[in-house]
Amino acid sequence: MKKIIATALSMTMAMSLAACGGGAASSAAPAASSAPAASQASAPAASDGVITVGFAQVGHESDWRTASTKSAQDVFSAANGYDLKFVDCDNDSAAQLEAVRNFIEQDVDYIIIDPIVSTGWDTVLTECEDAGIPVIVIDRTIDDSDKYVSWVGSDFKIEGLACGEWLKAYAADKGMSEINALVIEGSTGASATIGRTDGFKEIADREGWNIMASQSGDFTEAGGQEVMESYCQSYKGKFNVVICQNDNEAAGAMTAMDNAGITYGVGGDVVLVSFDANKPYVQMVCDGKINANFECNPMAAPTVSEIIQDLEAGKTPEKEIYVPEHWFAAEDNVPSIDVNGETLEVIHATQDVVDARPY
Ligand code: GZL
Repeated sequence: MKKIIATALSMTMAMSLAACGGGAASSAAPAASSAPAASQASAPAASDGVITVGFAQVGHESDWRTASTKSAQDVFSAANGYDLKFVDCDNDSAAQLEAVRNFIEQDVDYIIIDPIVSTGWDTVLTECEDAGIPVIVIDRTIDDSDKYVSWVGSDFKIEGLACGEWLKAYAADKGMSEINALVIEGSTGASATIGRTDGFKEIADREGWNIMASQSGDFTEAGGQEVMESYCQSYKGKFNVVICQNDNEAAGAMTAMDNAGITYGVGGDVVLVSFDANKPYVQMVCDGKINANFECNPMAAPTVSEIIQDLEAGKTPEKEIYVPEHWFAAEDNVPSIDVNGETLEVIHATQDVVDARPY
């Protein structure tokens, strides 16, 4: 029945597009770090059909996650022709697999997954395939199966490499003779954690830096504070760099360092780096509390809507679609970095830059 509806829907859409002589309502992926309003996201052309989407979200662990969820709720709205069935899986992989199986039972039209961890997916994706329900993966990656239509997200290793290349240039400009770094990792098994860890470590190994410890703060503020408190007890006076793999961990690390009387940021004893670049944390870069922040764009939903529209129209979307991201620094002493042979701008986070941030 679903396939018949989809086909009829596609024919209807093709006829309506032909009648108005238009191409796809919108095919552009969201502009760099722009967060197109829901009305700008392409609603499915079929005005008389409602497309049911099941979304199994990681959880609610961070500001980044909140922005990701809001983007999906804005785009997959009734006004845009969708019926969104949203499940917050609360960082529980078993609950996420159960949510996907429930979507199959509910016979949704499409399933969106942001995978808490990158393995253990082939069985349930095979069940989705057998049920004829296309799966679109966003943000984190699935590394043990390719039974999904498309993935929309970030290159986490590039984020880690960019962090390392920026630190190399920053340390040279500041005359830092050695790097003794502490890393607060994200959730164990998450591809974002794996990529950022591998990328930064590749530069650290190349440059002979000392990564004194690398523990998971689970992408939460409480986790970041707990790990940083432990680090302050074990390494106070011995470290000069802290790498937090997301903004909420950086917030926790700042609290712990404040309590330990350790200074950080511009003019501080410790260089503090974060990932995600949510607006409040780009403000902290502007204010000199965080030295550099590497964006991870949470606005995948508009691109996913384009993919669904393509599928409804019988088109084949790209398998991998990367979202644009930017790097921010508190000072303008490192205007650009070379990552994998590509020169990337490092944006000096002035107040105007902060004010222009969409999320
Ligand atoms: C990365 C995303 C990560 C963010 C964290 O794409 O999955 O999970 O960096 C979030 O803030 O918790």
